[in-house]
Amino acid sequence: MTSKTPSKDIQLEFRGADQEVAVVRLNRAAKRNALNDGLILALRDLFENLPATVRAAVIHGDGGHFCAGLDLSELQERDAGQGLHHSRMWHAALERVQFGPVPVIAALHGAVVGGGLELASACHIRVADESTFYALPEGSRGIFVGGGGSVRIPKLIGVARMTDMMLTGRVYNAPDGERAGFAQYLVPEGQAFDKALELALRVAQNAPLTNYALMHALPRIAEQPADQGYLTESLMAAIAQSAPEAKQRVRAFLDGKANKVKTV
Ligand code: 1HE
Repeated sequence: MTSKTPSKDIQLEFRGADQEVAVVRLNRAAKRNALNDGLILALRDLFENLPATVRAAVIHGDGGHFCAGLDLSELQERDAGQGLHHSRMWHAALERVQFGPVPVIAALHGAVVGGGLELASACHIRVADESTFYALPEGSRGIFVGGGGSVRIPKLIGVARMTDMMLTGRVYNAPDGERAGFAQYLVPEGQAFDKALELALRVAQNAPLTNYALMHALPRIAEQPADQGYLTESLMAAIAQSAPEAKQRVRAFLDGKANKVKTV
């Protein structure tokens, strides 16, 4: 099922037996899915207004690339105040992706560069195909990351690798990118979307409170001093395990009616 979206450059569909997975497609292939202001705001609005039936989302790009980053044709002479507000607009939109209602899985191919990498790093899982490459051309364009990249990207690959990418223009190919930590899954060319959808359908089966804890509690616990983190963990664990759904799931396992843990 396709839904009306706030911009022609973004498309929203629903997949799964109960339409539980939202599929968000950047739909601006002629411009390599470069993110203009309208597209960033549409992304924010879309994640703010996902139907309550949705339990997970996939984001991917039309054409040969995931996303070429900031639409450079909109980059004008901004004064410091305008630049600040523009960057804060990106922050607000990507916050909606990271701390929105559901886990988001990015299906990556081709260019994942600049703001495209910032968008991918706001997602919870990244699946890359063999054509994927990662770069931060901001360094050579005389600008800096502004979409939360300086906070999120070092959490994936470390400060040293990000510094190198921006200083030298280094481009990571898909296998090196997976080893560096950009993506958790590497699949053959053309298969990133199918793998991401498979994972999203699985994620959508989790108890909603568990997904909530992973999206909202885990990254905050990771930022807390250990003694505070342990307490937050205990509070979250107590809330999650008190949900009726958690009790049903544990009962099902004890009754031999739930899957065992096994390797695939
Ligand atoms: C664009 C953009 C863009 C393509 N803004 N128009 N990002 C960059 O510095 C990356 C710039 N893009 C590229 O390096 C290449 O376009 C790609 C490697 C992504 C793809 O190459 P290719 O050969 O497939 O496409 P192309 O011929 O370069 O581009 C096709 C069209 O898309 C062309 O327009 P046309 O009217 O001549 O057909 C390009 O101008 C256009 N296009 N990328 C605007 N980014 C919150 S701060 C974030 C800061 C950043 O993201 S800085 C990094 C910006």
